[in-house]
Amino acid sequence: MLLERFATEANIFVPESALKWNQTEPQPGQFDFVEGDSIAAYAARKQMVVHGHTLVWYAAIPQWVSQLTSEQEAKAALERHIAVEVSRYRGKIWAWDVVNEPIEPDDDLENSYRNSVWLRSLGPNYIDLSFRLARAADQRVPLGLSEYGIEYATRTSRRRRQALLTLLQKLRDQNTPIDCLALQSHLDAGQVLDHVELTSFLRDVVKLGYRLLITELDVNDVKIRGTDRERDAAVARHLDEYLDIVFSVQRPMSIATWGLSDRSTWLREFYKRADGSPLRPLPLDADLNRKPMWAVLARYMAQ
Ligand code: 9MR
Repeated sequence: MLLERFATEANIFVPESALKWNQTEPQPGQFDFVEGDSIAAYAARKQMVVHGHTLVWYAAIPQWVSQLTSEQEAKAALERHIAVEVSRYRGKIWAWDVVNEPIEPDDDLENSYRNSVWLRSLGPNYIDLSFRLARAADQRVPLGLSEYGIEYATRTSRRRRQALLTLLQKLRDQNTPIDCLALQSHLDAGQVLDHVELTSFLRDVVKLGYRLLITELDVNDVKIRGTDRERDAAVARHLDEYLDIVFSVQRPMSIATWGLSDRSTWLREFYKRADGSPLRPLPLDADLNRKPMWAVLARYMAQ
């Protein structure tokens, strides 16, 4: 029943894990696209597009990848993986998250790069290389870099925005074949959006020629007190404020939420409310009823 609701509620499908490295290439050169193919077939049947998540990430990698150390081996692994996966889904993917979450100021490395097997083995150029490989495998699909944690008036958000802009500028200077910035948009209704700085960051990104996408939207209500109704209203208000900022800069190419119903969300494992009740971060509640957040999304998507 939940699966059927995807097609009635949305026209974009995002595999939450099916296209990650640990699923698609668990052993070197042994590919498994069973789940990815079945999602692509479902989406095609329902006339939905599929967002490609994700090719190069520090997490969800099999052990053999996490153990890569030599530059040569890491490069060969990246070349094969990206060539095989991107060409398999050529014409079937709406846009690819080529490099996922390359920034982590808390790792205390130069330019706030995230410490990852890719950075350790190939240096920061793994990012440029990944995009070139993806472009070679599919000349048309929009290629994006995906990041989170950039929305708020906090020191961490500020550092992330700065580092990300520096990186996006550098990729432009190098003529890296990158088209878009995927704003994951894991929002937190208990924090204050940085209207001014977020707007100016997005403007700068768009000035560099990037398109925007919203790819993993949810609104955490872990800190919001009150009844379900009050919480849902706070989530909807927060989302409205956020989309107002993004749309004031550019209409995103697509908006995807990270799950459809509160029944199934990654946040429930990570955040527990003081009152013990389950989180309500998605457009449908656990009984698959549309919430105020749904109406906010519909309003912006109609723009
Ligand atoms: O929601 C995803 C969860 O089910 C997986 O176990 C996890 C590891 O693969 O990834 C989660 O999705 C993450 C996404 O891939 C990247 N941005 C943050 C998402 C939430 O952690």
